Amino acid sequence: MLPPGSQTIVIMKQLLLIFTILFSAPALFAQTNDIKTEAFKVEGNCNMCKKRIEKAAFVKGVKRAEWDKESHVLNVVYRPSKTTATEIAKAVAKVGHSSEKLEAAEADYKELPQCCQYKTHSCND
Ligand SMILES: [Cu+2]
Repeated sequence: MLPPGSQTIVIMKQLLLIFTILFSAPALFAQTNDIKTEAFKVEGNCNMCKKRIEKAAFVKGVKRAEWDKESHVLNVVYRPSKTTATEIAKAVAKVGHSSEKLEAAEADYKELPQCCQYKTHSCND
């Protein structure tokens, strides 16, 4: 026989364990669920464009942004609770780069260095 009182302790420990699991599981689930990867095409030419696009795409909530010069595909990893792909596309358009999601305003496009003006130029580097 266990000494009196120790059984209560065992039950309390088990309850504590159950509560810990119950309360931490949704938190863990929410965290792993709050991450999204998306890829969309962004127009651009060179490594300068790459830097500009990736910097712009790094809005609040973005964990990773990578633009491929060859395929013109921008890969973003972000928290859907903090931002959206549309928000990222907006930020990218603001620095002059059109994407399949959003056309950049002509005035923003004209701000690009000449070689980066992808509609009429191409730079080789
Ligand atoms: Cu460029």
